[in-house]
Amino acid sequence: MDKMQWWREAKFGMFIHWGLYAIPAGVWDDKTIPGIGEWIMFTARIPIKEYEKLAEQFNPVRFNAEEWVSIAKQAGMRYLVITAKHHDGFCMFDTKYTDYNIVKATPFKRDPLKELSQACQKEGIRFGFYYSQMLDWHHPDGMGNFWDFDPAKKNFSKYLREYVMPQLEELLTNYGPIGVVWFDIDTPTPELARELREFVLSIQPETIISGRIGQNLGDYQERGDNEIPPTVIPGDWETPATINDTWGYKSYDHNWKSTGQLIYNLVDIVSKGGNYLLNVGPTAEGIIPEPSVVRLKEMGEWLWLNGESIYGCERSPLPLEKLWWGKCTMKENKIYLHIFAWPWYGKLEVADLPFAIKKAYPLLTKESLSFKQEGNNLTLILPTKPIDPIDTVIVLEK
Ligand code: JFZ
Repeated sequence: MDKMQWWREAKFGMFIHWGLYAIPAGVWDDKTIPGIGEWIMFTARIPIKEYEKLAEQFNPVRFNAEEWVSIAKQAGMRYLVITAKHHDGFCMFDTKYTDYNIVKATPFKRDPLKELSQACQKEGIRFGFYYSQMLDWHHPDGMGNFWDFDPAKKNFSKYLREYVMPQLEELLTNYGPIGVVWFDIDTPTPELARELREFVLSIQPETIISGRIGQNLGDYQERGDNEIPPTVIPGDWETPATINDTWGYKSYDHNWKSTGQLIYNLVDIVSKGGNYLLNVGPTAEGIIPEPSVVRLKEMGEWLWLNGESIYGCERSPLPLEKLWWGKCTMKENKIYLHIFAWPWYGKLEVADLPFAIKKAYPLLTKESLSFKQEGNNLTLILPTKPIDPIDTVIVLEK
């Protein structure tokens, strides 16, 4: 079976950016540091000697892997990708290749990736990890830290072969089946990217590799952060996205997208053929911020009732630019109209239908609707009020 099958059907995953950066949470030397929270070491040019002291304070005693996986599951998320090593180089897993890791360098002493991989296996959620294979602001041969190291003296291929690949072997050996390896910031040459891809697949051939391995060697295309393409995109692709404006926790980023916006984004992405990898940025105590939890729960409630129109669906068969009222997905003999802007006058015209429909009904109530189809054009008679305040799904059945 094609290893992409589960991923194509899953549509919706949880991204988790968690690390030492959750301690400063966007503030350094009493100054608020602009930009995304997990980049604070770079943005504030924090010397390694200063930044690594954060490890001594990192003791997320409220972390509960089962709770996080339950939040993902209740949200209707089918896979989970957590930062094993972000650009700051701190390893959120037990590794023998550096003591700069959560088990050896912090009072916490536990391995959250181990606990999460076990909780995911128990709950039937696919487990994956993010790994920064290019930028590493702690390792002398990793890219990006020009304030502690002389860039001219770096040996990147040595870093990749003698540090990155051995750590990937640990992650692909000690944490059970890995659904996704989410590389970040393209590997600089086709040769090194190919070597990396072949190495990963030599250990777990079923693992899916994200587009940011670079050199077009991913199993799917990764869009830009929070980037939803304007049109239907062929092939497999994913939008990584935030609920507020940062991946890593920032204490003062309260710009949370509404649940309605998040559901719209999910439907929009699926209608164009993609997956939605939606991020949470847990605090230094190990808590997923409540505004994220509330929104994910509400997304899950909508998906519980309407998931048939999302999971396993194909991209829209209708030209999206004509759908002034919403979006469209399809699965087998059903077309799902996602109506966000309800026609108050009780009628909806739908053009370019690929087949004659036998019946039309709201997904929630299943009560047949009257309609008239002339060729590919359909006129639907709708109740004057929507059934769902965010997205009412109407089924057109062949
Ligand atoms: C990267 C990271 O730098 C960032 O901290 C976060 O982890 C994000 C998910 O990934 O940021 C990127 C990388 C690549 C693009 C955009 C943001 N891109 O290619 O458009």
